[in-house]
Amino acid sequence: MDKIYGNAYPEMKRILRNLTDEITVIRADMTEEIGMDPIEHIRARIKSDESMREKCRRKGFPETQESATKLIRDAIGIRIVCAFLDDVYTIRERLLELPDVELIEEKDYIRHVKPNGYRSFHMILLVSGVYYVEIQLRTISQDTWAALEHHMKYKKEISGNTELIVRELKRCADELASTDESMQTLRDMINQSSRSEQLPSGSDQEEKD
Ligand code: 0O2
Repeated sequence: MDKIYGNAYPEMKRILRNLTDEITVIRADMTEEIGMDPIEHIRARIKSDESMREKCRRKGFPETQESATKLIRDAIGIRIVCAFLDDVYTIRERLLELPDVELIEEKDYIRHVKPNGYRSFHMILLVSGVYYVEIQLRTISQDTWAALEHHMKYKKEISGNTELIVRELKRCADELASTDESMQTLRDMINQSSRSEQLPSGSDQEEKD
């Protein structure tokens, strides 16, 4: 499974484990601060030998440890699926505060949606100055859509109706995005109203000022 990574594999596993532990701490801190768990689920993986080799071939790189760990930067990957849009950006900020983590690149496919409708926030981090880690942050709706779209891509028998399917998938992505925004607004309204309920009487004016 780990052949292409050679002797780097144990260290890659350690990096993945440590970062996952740090995300667990971020999650617990945020749960305490906002009163709810911001993360629906986390998926952490080291790309399999087979799919890393396939990616090397696709990119025209030799199938070596160097290609797998330096030229390709998603051998170590963590996907963090959040309930709400705001949490995606809060977790991004917390990740940047971690020691030993350097931000190499970010792609905000939530604000800059891919033409097919794909939405997600991607970060490439360099951990301990040596290993790249790809973090994908997205909402539950965005994750559901990406899973379906990924599945469709590998259904080679889809040959008719392709245009319609692509158009409909894009429409679903946009509808889900609009629901995400509404859910975020609802959460903000609920938080706002529970905060004003907690204010002592007469403090309304202070809030407005
Ligand atoms: P897998 O099997 O999910 O890991 P590159 O990583 O170099 O191929 P790029 O453009 O630098 O490509 O990376 P980008 O755009 O940040 O996307 C990389 C990963 O994001 C993909 O990894 C997917 O996981 C996910 N992704 C990007 N675009 C789409 C999309 O349109 N639909 C879906 N479902 N997922 C997407 P891999 O290696 O392709 O696949």
